[in-house]
Amino acid sequence: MAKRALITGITGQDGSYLAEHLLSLGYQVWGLTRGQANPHKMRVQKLASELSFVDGDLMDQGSLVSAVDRVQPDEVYNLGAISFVAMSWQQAELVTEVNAVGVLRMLEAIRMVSGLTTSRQAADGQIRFYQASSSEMFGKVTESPQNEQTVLHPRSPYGVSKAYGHLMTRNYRESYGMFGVSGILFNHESPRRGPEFVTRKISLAVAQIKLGLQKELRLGNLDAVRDWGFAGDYVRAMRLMLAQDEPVDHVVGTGRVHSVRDAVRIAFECVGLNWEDHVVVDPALVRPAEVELLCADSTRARENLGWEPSIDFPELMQMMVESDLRRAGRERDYAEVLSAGSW
Ligand code: NAP
Ligand code: G4F
Repeated sequence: MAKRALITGITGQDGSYLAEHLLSLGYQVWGLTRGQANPHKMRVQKLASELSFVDGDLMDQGSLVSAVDRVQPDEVYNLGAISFVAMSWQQAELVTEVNAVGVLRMLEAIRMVSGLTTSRQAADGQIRFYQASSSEMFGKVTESPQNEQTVLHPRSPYGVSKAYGHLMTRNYRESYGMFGVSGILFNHESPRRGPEFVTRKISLAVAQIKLGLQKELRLGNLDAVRDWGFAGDYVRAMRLMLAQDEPVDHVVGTGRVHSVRDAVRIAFECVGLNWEDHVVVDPALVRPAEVELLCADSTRARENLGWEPSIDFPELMQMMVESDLRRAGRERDYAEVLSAGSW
């Protein structure tokens, strides 16, 4: 019988790639969507037409119990979050409610629907739970590269909220015998990445500048270093973690690092431009407490899951720039047709 998966965060970057991946493996997939007319829902439905939807919000315990009860999933992937780190200083309480308490609510929903108590531990056939943990939890790193044992020192309300969800998932595993795992994923990007994140902000600006639609790109800290990979590769690791015999957390990243400055240079080179002619450093975009360096030691994921990334960073930036060039070109042509009055 086909496995049933419930994905929160279905309208986000990873939700769409994971839905496509699970559907391609024969799963029945439900996406949790919030709000009475979520504008992102149609976008993901276009990508994965066999996808079903169920209403719910990580802020609302009852809605999660109803969703889990209705879908009766074999696997729950909790990808829903407010994921933009910079925003977490402005709305720390909301970020904590969604990213931290939201994880507890989903664990509780699974526990209630499964009838688990501390005296009645989960058995075979239980609902398996994946939590989207983040390398942002390592923050002010104590060692490099970072692995599953590296001390957590988050530097933002977002990082702190993710640390709570991470530890609570471990606690439900230890308290109730739940098959709950966290994937500690390093930055992963794609043409579907939100425009507020630095790689996509860069690829969108490069396309606009190349077409003469924009002049400059304002950025914050160019010295920050990240381990960037392709989102389509990372969702494979999520499923593999739930397919193991034992629930074990895994770090997922490429082990290769680049600075924001490298990212800008590579992206502008894709269209034959010099980044220094266009990039302006804006101190207002520098964060109150920066994470300077993240680099993954994914030895466990490679050995246990057989996971490997398939795309390197220059290829990823090229993919994103080309996609945004096509999009910007279409929009410009459309605007020209409209202004020529030929419609
Ligand atoms: P994303 O594109 O920002 O998507 C976030 C998703 O969360 C959206 O579908 C959003 O739905 C949903 N959401 C927000 N508030 C919610 C709420 N109250 N209840 C239910 N859903 C809610 O993020 P992503 O890049 O796909 O990342 C997926 C997950 O992995 C996140 O938890 C993120 O923190 C984590 N993560 C990401 C990375 C990365 O580099 N991408 C690395 C490590 C960890 P709406 O359409 O309703 O807003
Ligand atoms: O692209 P970013 O906003 O990603 P960040 O903060 O590393 O967080 C992403 O990865 C985490 C995993 O490590 C996820 F958990 C999280 O949800 C998210 O997906 O910023 C990357 C770096 C930062 O050091 C930032 O200060 O780029 C620097 N940066 C410099 N100028 C900028 C900008 N970031 C953004 N977003 N915008 C700028 O103008």
